[in-house]
Amino acid sequence: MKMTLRWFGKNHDSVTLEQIRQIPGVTGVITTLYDTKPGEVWSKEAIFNLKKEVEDAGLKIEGIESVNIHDAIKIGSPDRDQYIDNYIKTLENLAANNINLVCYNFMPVFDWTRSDLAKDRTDGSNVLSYDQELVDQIKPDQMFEKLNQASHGFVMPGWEPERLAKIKELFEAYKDINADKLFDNLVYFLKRIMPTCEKYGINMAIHPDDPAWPVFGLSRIINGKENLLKLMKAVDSPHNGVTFCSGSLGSNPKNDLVDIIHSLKGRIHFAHVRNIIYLGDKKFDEAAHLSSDGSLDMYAILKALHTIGFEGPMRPDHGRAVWGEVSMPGYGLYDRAMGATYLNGLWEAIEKSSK
Ligand SMILES: [Mn+2]
Repeated sequence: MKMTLRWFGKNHDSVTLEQIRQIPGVTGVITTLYDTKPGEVWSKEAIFNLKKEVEDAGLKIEGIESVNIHDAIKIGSPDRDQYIDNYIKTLENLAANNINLVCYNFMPVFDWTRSDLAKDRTDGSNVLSYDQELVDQIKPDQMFEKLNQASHGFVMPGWEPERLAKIKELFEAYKDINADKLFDNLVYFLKRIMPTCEKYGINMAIHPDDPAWPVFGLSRIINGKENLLKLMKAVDSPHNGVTFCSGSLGSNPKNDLVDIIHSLKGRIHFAHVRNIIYLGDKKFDEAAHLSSDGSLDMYAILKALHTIGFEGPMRPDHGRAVWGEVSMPGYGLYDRAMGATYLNGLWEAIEKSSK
């Protein structure tokens, strides 16, 4: 396991590579070319420059989160092949820079959804939270406005202003895309890129839908064991893999996270580990990483990853906002550093006690 932190690049992140370097046991970052738009080819040169910047700070790029998928590919519109060709070119350019892990998601319109980006907790910190009742009361464009106003001026992944401008068109474009069609479009995409992944040893790692149920009537196809395994079978290559995200899959208490990890042996290429607190049906707060701070058993999750021989990068996921830090919601330094240290401690104990 390689402990990493997500980093959005120096123009978009309040956290610096120098700070990340000082978190014990964190050896790499998961990053992206944040200024590129879905569908654009990432140039070899731009990737090289990003890589050099990270390596000059004493860290390594362990993977990309994300190379986003153009809506034409998700919708399956006639121009999708051109965007898949661009995606393949980007994969080739990443491989030319020895980067071989790509996290992506296949969620329509929104990458993730929350009803509150800064819900106050009794400990004085604040967290992202989700309450279906609140989400049901607002329209998608109002949601966009609300979240962008609460983002402290940071552009949040999946909530870029240029997407807001097109939100009505996007909903129109997805109106006939039911779960079966969306799944077929995902399989079509994966089958087209797999030869490139196999040639260069690139692992694709799909991120589960967050939260794990349909929001605003949009289809969700990667939200539990059954559909994850269906996807693994539909494109049965080790390069077609998964980003195990405890917070996303765990948002549905019916998902047995330990069982899901065991069932995906050999196909989990990347792990997001964070904790949440169940507050009711389709209602949860994010929490500190520590098991006792939330509803998930982090020891059991890490033990399962260790048992299946997981060797990829792991990162603490969203943290609380603590100690007055102002950052992109969920992506401050302090609570994620505490999370990384805690997860590293658990991992060390699991590793030593398994010998
Ligand atoms: Mn995640």
